[in-house]
Amino acid sequence: MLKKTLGTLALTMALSGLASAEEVKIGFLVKQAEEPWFQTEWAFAEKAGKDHGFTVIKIAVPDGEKTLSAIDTLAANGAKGFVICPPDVSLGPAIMAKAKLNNLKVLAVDDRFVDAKGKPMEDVPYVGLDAYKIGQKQGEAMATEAKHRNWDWKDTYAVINTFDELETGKKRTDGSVEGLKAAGLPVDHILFTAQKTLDVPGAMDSTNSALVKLPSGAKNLLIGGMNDSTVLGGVRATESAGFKAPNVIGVGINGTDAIEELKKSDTGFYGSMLLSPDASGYKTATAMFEWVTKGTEPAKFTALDNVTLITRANFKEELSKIGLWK
Ligand code: FCA
Repeated sequence: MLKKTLGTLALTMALSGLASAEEVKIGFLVKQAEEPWFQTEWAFAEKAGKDHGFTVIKIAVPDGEKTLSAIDTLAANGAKGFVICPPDVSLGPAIMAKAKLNNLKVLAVDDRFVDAKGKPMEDVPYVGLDAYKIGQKQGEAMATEAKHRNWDWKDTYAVINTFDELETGKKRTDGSVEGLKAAGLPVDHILFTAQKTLDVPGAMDSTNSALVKLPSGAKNLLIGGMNDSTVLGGVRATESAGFKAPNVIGVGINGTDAIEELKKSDTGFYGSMLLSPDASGYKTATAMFEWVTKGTEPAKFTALDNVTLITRANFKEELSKIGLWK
């Protein structure tokens, strides 16, 4: 009798072991869940989960405290690892310590962790943009459209909203300025203004404080910054300051966060450099799944450089290609 009970118990344990081995869970933690970019990453991660048979636990982590408690939640729910875009890159060491304690694997996406000295944590696998190159293309796109509108560099100024706390942000705006200079915009026609927060209101504020410094001869404006929210905020500021759409060229980066704006007929927001949210969501989630199930560790750095300029002329077509326009 006892023997039989033990046998049944062993079988039950083996079966439940099998059941839990079947349900692989991974976390996907993002800093700004309100931003369409991150919602799109989540959607693609879930698609990967459906295709490959794993569960994605999505958690918004707007601050450090929420990030660390999310890692405990993941562990308590049986997750084996997580993909994360942290709210503050300097949380890197704390995130790694917490993950280690809970035996969870970590893959950083979009924003790379930095250590206590502010150096990138190159040991943590990271999937991010080839940021300088993408920035350059953004600068070139603004300059090309300015030439298309026959703007004279003499009365054209650029307002570049910066967010240097983020390596990927600094590289994007550095690249963008390079693109503008290469196209002939005089260096002293480029105004830099630092954002306090990386969102639409933060960019409205930073752009406003640059606009008041413009010389009276400034007729045409180029609005740059590290992502769509930044350029949207910048363009809103130009509208309040009285600039008309034909005198403003804003080009964002992401694409996902520009969709509603591009549906409007005419604004100073000319277009956006559409990235690959499908790669950032689907491929990172799949890489984590393979790491936890097969032990294949992702590359230390995967650079994403695929980018397409979307404007009112082609956005529906380009978004359809990656399933973002239905
Ligand atoms: C950063 C930005 C996002 C997006 C991503 C690729 O995390 O905050 O908007 O551009 O890089």
